[in-house]
Amino acid sequence: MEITVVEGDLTQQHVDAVVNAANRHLRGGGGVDGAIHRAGGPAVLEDCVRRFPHGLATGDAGWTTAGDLPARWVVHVVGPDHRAGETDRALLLSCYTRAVEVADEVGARTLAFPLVSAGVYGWPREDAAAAAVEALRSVAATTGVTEARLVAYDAAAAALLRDALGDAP
Ligand code: AR6
Repeated sequence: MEITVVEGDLTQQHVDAVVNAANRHLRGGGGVDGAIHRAGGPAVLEDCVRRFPHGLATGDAGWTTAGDLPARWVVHVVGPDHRAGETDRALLLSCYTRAVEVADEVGARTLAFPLVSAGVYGWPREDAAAAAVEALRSVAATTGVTEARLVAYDAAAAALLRDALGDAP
């Protein structure tokens, strides 16, 4: 599995599955979650309600349709809410490793990730970038996923991710 970094909008990525930084209720929200539901249309929420009537636990992942997005699936993950005192880093690592497991379950080969927990949930961005790379590297040899694309929403996040990958421009 190759780990890549691009700057852009997660919802516009042409990959098999995009990863959503959701919350435990899985009923939409702000940030990238709001963007995915807006661009994907009502089918995404309908599938969330149908497949996850009780939501998901922090650190866990689950898939739905991607509705109108270019991707086929959304893999929803629930990052820890650092602002609310959820500072267990293992839960953040788990978001990435569980997302790759779910991608393997459905047969998705290319995956695009946001920087989970680094927005509304307030995880320090540099460590969020390091955790993303660390977690993805830990499963790189054992997954059928061929590309894990880390999508930075701005240039600063892209620089942090490239630093974490060790290939600063
Ligand atoms: N494309 C790529 N990255 C984005 C986009 C986008 N369209 N929009 C935001 N980001 P956040 P969290 C970046 O807040 O911290 C929601 O209300 C953003 O700059 O989306 O895990 C959920 O429902 C940041 O780097 O997710 C939850 O309640 C990263 O995506 C809560 O927020 C994650 O920021 C989850 O908070």
